[in-house]
Amino acid sequence: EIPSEQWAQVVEKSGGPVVYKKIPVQKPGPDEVLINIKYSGVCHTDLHAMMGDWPLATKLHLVGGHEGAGVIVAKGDLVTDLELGDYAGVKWLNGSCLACSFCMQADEPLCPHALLSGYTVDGSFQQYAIAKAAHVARIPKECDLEAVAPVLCAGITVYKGLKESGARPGQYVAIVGAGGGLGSMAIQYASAMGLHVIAIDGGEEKGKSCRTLGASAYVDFLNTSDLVQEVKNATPDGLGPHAVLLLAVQEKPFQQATEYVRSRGAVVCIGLPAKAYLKAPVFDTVVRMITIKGSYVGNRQDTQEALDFFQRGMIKVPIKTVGLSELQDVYKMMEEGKIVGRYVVDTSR
Ligand code: 8ID
Ligand code: ZN
Ligand code: ZN
Repeated sequence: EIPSEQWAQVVEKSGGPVVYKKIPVQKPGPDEVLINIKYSGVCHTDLHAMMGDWPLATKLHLVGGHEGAGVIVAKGDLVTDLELGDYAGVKWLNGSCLACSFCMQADEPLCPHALLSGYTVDGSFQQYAIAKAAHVARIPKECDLEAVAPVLCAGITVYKGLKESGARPGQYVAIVGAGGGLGSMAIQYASAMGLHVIAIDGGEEKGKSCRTLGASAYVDFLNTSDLVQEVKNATPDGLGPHAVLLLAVQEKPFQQATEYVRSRGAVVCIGLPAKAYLKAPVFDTVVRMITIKGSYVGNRQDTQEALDFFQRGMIKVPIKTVGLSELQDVYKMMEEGKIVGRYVVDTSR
């Protein structure tokens, strides 16, 4: 009973808007599955894709979305370890070659032949989406598909970023952009991993949410006379956090993080503001032994670990659910920086 047509949100030209319309349902190839998407999170990356912000072209027409949670309804002949009816997730990494030196070492996000959901191939803002079986997230049957959707990008990405930071239980991590989608997840993962969280974002509503999610301090970048000092003061010895996760969609915090990170600490870049550059004083970076690095989604093992934290009840992020038909309104709020936590779209309306 798979229909031949379905509702989808389609980017028809770079810059948008998305067009809500009926399009054909595709058939999975031999190594692919067809997932009936029930819910999809809306990531800021989807907005970047529509706006053409990055130096990498998207497919056009494009169905965006890469936090899609649903049920497998068809599969190719080569797919033996997934069954119809299983819960599965479409994530950013739709597929990879599985044979290059990166794939062989579980760095499949770095695969030169990677397929990206909602960017180079159609993603989860449709009722039936296709993904390579090797890469779909295996979602345990006990999980609520609506609540788990944002784990599929935001959760995996911040969990990986925290691991890449090298921060250990008992240490302090600053999360920049803590009130947004990735940030809310990051507070919860960091807390679950035994880290103290210094949340940085703008406005009282986001501050309240960050504290509720587990941050021990909140620094309001819109309302501080000395952000660097305030962040350092939030650690008991005043020497700054052991790691910084940069999730903001602005260049300024990327220039600032080395000023407050602790000596020997790590600055992990995850947010992708358009046309932005990193800047750090060479002197400080050397004599304070600062590490600056990027972190990009996660591999298949990171995916299953991130889902395991969720299944154990450790990740509870505020979501607001609207119909898929309302996606353009979500983009508008996102552009204005008004979203606290994550929006999820329900593909049935
Ligand atoms: O694998 C990756 N590296 C990856 C994966 C997923 C997403 C990267 N991303 C990128 C997205 O493309 C986007 O550029 O991470 C960024 C954040 O995505 P998001 O969490 O989905 O965006 P959001 O919900 O809009 O949250 C951004 C927050 O940053 C705050 C905003 O107030 C908002 O809460 N923010 C901004 I804009 N400027 C800030 C500043 N100067 C700031 N917070 C603190 N200081
Ligand atoms: Zn994303
Ligand atoms: Zn590869």
